[in-house]
Amino acid sequence: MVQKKDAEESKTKKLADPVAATIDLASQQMIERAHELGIETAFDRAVAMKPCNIGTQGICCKNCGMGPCRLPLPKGGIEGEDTRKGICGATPNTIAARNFIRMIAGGAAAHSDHGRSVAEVFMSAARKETDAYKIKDTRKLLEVAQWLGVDTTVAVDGQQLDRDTDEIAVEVGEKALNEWGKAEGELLFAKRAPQSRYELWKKQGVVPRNIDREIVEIMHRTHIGVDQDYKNLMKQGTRAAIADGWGGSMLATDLQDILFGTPYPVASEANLGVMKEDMVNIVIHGHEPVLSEMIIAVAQTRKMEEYAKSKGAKGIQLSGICCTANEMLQRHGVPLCGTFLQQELAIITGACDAMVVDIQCIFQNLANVAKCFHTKLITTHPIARMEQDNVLHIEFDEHHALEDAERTVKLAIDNFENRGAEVMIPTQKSPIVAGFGVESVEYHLGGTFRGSYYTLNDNIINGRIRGIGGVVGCNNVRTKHNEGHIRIVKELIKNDVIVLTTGCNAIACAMEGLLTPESAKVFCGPGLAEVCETVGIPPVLHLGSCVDNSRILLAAAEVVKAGGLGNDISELPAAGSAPEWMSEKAISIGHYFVASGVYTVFGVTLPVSGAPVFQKYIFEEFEKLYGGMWDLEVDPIKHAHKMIAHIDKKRQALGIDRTRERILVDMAARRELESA
Ligand code: SF4
Ligand code: MSK
Repeated sequence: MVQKKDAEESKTKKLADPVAATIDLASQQMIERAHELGIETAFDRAVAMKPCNIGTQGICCKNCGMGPCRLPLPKGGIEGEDTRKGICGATPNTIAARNFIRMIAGGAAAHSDHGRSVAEVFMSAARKETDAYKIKDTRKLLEVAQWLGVDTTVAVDGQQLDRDTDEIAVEVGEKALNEWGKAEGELLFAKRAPQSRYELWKKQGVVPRNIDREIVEIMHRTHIGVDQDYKNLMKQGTRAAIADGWGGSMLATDLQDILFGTPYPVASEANLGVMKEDMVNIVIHGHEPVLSEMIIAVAQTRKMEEYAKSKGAKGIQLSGICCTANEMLQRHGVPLCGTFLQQELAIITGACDAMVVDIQCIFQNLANVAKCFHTKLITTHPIARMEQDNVLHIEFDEHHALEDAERTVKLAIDNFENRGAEVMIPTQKSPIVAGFGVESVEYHLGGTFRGSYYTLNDNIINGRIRGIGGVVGCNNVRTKHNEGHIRIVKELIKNDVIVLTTGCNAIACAMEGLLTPESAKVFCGPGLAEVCETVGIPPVLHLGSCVDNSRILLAAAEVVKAGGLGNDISELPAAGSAPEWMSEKAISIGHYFVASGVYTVFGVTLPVSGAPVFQKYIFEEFEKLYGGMWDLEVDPIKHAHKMIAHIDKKRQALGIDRTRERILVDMAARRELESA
């Protein structure tokens, strides 16, 4: 049970102030609890370890053994020529750009390798090599087939007949897997962007060739002595980011939808209070639904329920952390246990019988926290193991996934009786409605009759909805947990900006009660409140996990397609935000938003301020190249208002800046009337 640390050490160590660390009461309670038990969390480590100032500014290079070369800004700033250089002569611009695109490579690789794993499982399912995974959404299969150039009909005796679904699935799997490493051609999904965007990418020479190549080329170009022009480096960063958003991530989302079902709105709950004292708690953490889908399938069987009862529990309570949480929520209504920064806290409840992890955003310190309790920590992915000896490894393989899942669930059930006296589950949890996708937004805001984004566009044009905010991304312990997320989102919806959310922002909004239709009346401006109340949707729409940011791209493309709001994503009254980002994936996401024409504001910090010329390039000059650009704003209210100012600028350019009463004419005609 709890192994208390040396009391003297705890007394002398500087610990996090729970109220300064997070706005969430459940998390505050658990941080206090950790202190009582002498258990250290990320919140405490952040107090003890200050970040390196030079690294924070993006101007430390360690790309060769002659460095690290650190180029701090002179006190009082740069006057005249900037003479800073590394041993090889690399300028601050080169170093910052190299570091920046290496982050894009890391993020794009993480998303895309996730996508590849899904594609491999998809291939096994299509070839019927596994009983565990099956094609669930054939409608989406046929839609995706078209984008991959797979015929869905076949000519028989001069007639076009529907092709066999199994055959289509196999070819979709092959074509999809080919997108990672094909020798010729270009990323097929690039054409899912509005035509003007695709043509702009062509003109700029950034249409990806294949997913892996763009990531590898970043590593080559950033090796010592290769690409030493920050603009040319960013061109490759842009190509790789597009390969992520419109490639690896989009394929991951699509293939997951085909295998596990396209999400439709579901009701559930969020925060640590979803764990139950009298049930076996299995918390699943990571990113790939390939794992969690199997755990759900097994945990819901009568056999496992009975087994749990035989061990004295009332049943099995599944919940999720990070993006696995979003995946399980959007398809099954499994509750959200917490955000990235609540992973250690879930174990500190003392009620976590097993934490099952796969890939990405998993703290190695989970093993140390688990050691203080009875919790079984189980890694499941061959590429993500931990060195600590209390960690179990049960490798998931699509060929025996159900057996692996059963073994895992049984371990958790068997562990229920080992719980100590230290159980303390916070009571906080909020009701939510989550699981919107491109299709369900179309259904709710377009209606089956029109089957398009017409109503959404109409409400943007008439001014009830001022614009669209895509607010996404992680938590970062360098800023108060969830404060930036919540203040920015609340400020946006107060100003009639509808919010599309994914990742840990979605979980933060869920915990705050913003994912309910009822919240519209409380938090929204009158226009957005009216739309949400009429249609019955929350003002903050949960679109899933990190890879599902591709849903935001496709929703934006649908808005362009529905008409009346310009011909490209860059013309839309829309802006992006990652208030509390921390991962390389967030940089890749931010950059594919920017490359897709979206003004994107990050909170916390960005590793570019030490190279002012490079910073100006991506903050300002990028707009001329791509219609989208980066920005940084730490203050949440100013952050939201920068987004709103951009939205208003776009409304003005479209000639829809004056609110008008609804007129029953089509949208193109309405714009003509507006500009007349
Ligand atoms: Fe220094 Fe150049 Fe080596 Fe970077 S690549 S560590 S700047 S010598
Ligand atoms: S999990 S990448 S902390 S959003 Fe996708 Fe959350 Fe960021 Fe991980």
